[in-house]
Amino acid sequence: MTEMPQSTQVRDPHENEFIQAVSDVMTSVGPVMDKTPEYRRHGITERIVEPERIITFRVPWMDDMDRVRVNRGFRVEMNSAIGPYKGGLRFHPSVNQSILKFLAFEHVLKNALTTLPLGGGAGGTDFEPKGKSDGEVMRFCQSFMAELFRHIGADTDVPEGDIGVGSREIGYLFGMYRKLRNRFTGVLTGKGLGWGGSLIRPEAAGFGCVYFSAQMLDTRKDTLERKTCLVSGSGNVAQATTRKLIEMGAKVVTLSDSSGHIYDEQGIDADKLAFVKRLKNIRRGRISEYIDQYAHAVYTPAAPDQATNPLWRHRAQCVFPCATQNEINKQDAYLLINNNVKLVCEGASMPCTANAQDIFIDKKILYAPSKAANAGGVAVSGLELTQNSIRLSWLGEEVDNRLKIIMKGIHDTCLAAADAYGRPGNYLMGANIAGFIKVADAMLDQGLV
Ligand code: NDP
Ligand code: 2IT
Repeated sequence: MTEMPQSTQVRDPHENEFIQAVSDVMTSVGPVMDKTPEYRRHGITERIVEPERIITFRVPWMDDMDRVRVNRGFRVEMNSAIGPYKGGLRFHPSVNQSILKFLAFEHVLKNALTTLPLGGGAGGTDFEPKGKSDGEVMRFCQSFMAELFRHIGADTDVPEGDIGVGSREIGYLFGMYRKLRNRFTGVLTGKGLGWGGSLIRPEAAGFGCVYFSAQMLDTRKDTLERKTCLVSGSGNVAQATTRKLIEMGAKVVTLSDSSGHIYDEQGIDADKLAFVKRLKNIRRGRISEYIDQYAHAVYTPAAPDQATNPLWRHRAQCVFPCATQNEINKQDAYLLINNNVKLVCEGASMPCTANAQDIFIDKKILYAPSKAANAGGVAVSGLELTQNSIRLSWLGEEVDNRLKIIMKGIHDTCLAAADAYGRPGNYLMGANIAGFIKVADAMLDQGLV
């Protein structure tokens, strides 16, 4: 085990999410550091945890009542050793520097695992899009881009969506960038299909996550067919995960948002999912409205003061947390294990606490960390950039085939790295080690910068 670079805890003792993400990686890469003394000599761990640059800025905008509002914008440019900074923009009231540094740090390794030339970054703001009119969201996005445009570019830093940023927000952000720069480039991904977006990009993180889970089950001669699955969240990643699970013959019985979750014992089929997509993407409603349409389902409000999340109390063989970080804690993990869970595959970024991860690994269930399992999203963002550069749009089937190949490659790379370091079947160590080595070697090659 390699200790945390001292600088992280000394400089940023309050950055809990960032420290969690760094310690997850440092715990895995100890044997790598021992085997490759150059990494220590060249200060790789000290450098990899320090962002190359952080931009913080004021975002003033006018609400529908003509009141001036001010939010805080960020872009964390973490590491560009293997390509332009790449990662999402999160719009959520909880956003702070710690959360964005954790996301950016995750991206450095996740993007390396895709094999595409993508560095790592992340950004966002404490603006809450929920409950805002389209006009308010547009004015906010325009003000956000009025500063961000100076720092991004197709060859420097390429943002995309994350929580609270979907096709509507990417459209407003891109429109403002294009106006300010008078240039039409692949500066953002997740673009609309008619103006530079890629087929399969909206589905990529969820589809990729399900492909990864199928690969894991295959190592135990098992499949997703007829497996009961718990999915959390009801946004981009949760919807695509649910769709692909249905297509692969599994039965999804839950979805959630920050207010609570629904349990549908009969399973969420394609029609019910189409209802959820209209509810969440167009009407921007709450998941509780599912039971108005499907009265046999049960809605349970969130209970943040309770030790366990009620969603994880349901019995299922496969679990796909697709909402947010730290949504499965130690007690939730024990509940799932006691209910005989076989597989936990992370669609969201860092949804399991360190204790929960330890329990899954100790009990030898199939456990895939987010930086491997949800890398399909950023991988297809990379493919969107490729299509923009060659000024072509590939067919959906072609993009999906490439996504499958990339996810299988990540799966096999994780297993090979875990094997090479004496921890067969440990996807967490495998992902951390393989991603770290790729970035560390690039940093060594490029000198002390
Ligand atoms: P969306 O905004 O589309 O959906 C987020 C979902 O999670 C919503 O249902 C939301 O509920 C719920 N949620 C958000 N915050 C909380 C919270 N604090 N507690 C409980 N529920 C919460 O985001 P995405 O689907 O894009 O992102 C979800 C996760 O997947 C994130 O961790 C993100 O980093 C990760 N990811 C996203 C990718 C992408 O391309 N978009 C790619 C790979 C990973 P509510 O509406 O009530 O806020
Ligand atoms: O967490 C993620 O992988 C994303 N939000 C997508 C980032 C991207 O640049 O595609």
